[in-house]
Amino acid sequence: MEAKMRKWWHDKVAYQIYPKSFYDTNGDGIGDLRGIIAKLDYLKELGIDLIWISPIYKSPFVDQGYDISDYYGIAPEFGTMEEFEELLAEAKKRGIQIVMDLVINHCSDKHEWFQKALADPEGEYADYFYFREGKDGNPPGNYRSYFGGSCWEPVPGTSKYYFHAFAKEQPDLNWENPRMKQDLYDMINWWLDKGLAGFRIDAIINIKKDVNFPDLEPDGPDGLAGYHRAVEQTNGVGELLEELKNNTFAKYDAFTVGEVFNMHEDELSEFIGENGHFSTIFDFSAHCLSEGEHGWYEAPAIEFKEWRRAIVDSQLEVQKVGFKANIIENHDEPRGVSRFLPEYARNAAGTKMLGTVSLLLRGIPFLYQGQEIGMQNCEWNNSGEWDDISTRDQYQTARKAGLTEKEALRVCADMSRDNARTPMQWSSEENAGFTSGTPWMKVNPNYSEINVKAQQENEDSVLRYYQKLIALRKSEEYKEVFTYGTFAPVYEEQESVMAFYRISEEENQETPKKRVLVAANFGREAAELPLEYKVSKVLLSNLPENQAGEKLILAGCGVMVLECEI
Ligand code: TEU
Ligand code: CA
Repeated sequence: MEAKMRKWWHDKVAYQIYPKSFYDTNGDGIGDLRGIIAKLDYLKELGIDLIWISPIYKSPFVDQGYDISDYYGIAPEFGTMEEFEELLAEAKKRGIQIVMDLVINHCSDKHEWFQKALADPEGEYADYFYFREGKDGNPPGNYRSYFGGSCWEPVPGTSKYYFHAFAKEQPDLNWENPRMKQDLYDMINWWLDKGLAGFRIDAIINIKKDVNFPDLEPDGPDGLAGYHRAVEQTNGVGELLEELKNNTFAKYDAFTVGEVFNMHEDELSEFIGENGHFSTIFDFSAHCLSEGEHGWYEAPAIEFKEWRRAIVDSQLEVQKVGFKANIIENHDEPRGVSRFLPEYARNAAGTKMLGTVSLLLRGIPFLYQGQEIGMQNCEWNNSGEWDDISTRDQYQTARKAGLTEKEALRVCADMSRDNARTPMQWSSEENAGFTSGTPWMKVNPNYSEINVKAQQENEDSVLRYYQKLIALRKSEEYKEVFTYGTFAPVYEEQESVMAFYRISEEENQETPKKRVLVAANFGREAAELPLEYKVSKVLLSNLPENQAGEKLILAGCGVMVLECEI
């Protein structure tokens, strides 16, 4: 690793805030910037270095802020620009940096550019988007948007249509237009000048289009073909990404984490190599295991061994070129405890085990709000409880495919993005202490059991454990091995064990060579394993029954982090 350049962000631990559901300070039921400021000490104590905030720009909130109507303005629901600047300054005092969400594949249909385009469909701003003539009164092409229905929406009063990969209220921006690109670069630099650490970059692979939009073989009863299939077949996104980087991020040494699905696998080093398009991209390899062919109703359950294989393969591949950002969950995914752990492990021990494995992988850990207290999927009683545009579409898709109401409810309850969007559980007080008003979204009824306050008062809690885990990862003594150490899987022949070594390579005075074993038993029964190396120190253990002596004994849902002789 010494040969490769070290970057300032390599050893950081990040935390994603979904602002609408984090903490409300003015009683309107919506989390706000003051709420984030109020919880900075909490995040500091947890050990967080970087905060990624989901979009806080002005927005009609059709897709909860991922539809931006003004890139230069803070949504009044969240606060003001002065409050944002205060947040930056207060975070900085605590050694915490802020990463904003950058949504530049599309904007809102209420954005000035789109409004101007509608007003003059032959004019300059129409070319900020993809306006195309229909074909014989039909849309220009047959792609299905990510949120259901055609990617093409009529431009009122014309025979034209505009393209949207997501909702019709999220028109895609035309990345073939140099003026549009320059406007985005200016906006990005304007934010970076405020002192941001960087950006999480939304849905970015979608910016490169085959502008002929050739029809594809339909893949569903609606006669449409999923737009992601077109993305997979398109080449040339790299040129756009390099240009974007060189005009913006590179000038500031900013940290960037791309949300990239459907990348051509052989392009990994171009994306995250030493001079990659991004600092890092999220590792979704485990999450993709539950992708259903035609929707959530076909989503397969995740088997432990498949999950382990996906993570191990990804780690081995990625370490050859760079770092990925490791997540258990985010605002688009169900809660990891409910998804990746078998039912018997959905408790404090299992939650700590899953957290240990994820945070000690090689890469940049991103925690999602509530993960550190082990928040779980919500109970959903009827489809009316969902706010999320994608969940509502998936529910309809499931019904159209013949599932009963009850079956469709079950499927979407397991996969809904709203599982991650219920308010943060701060205490056992009303509304989980999230708001004194009426929360914008249902509070998970389990808040009386799972909440920050109760866990702060319990030394054995998931929260206290996460604090220790992050402190270990960042400690002077082990930072080197957990940041740069090689990942090497072990005990792969064991049915229910996920285990790996982290081995620091270089040997010098400051950073002596180390070998750390992380071993987790996802089984219900205890597991006994022979030790390959003598254990010199127990760094972490989640259950008193775990033992590391001649042999390694892991209780059911047991995890240990052990320094071994080299
Ligand atoms: O997500 C992009 C993306 O591909 C998701 O739509 C994903 O396929 C989906 O969540 C699965 O249900 C990003 C944001 O993270 C997401 O919240 C936005 O809705 C989307 O972009 C559009 O901006
Ligand atoms: Ca509020």
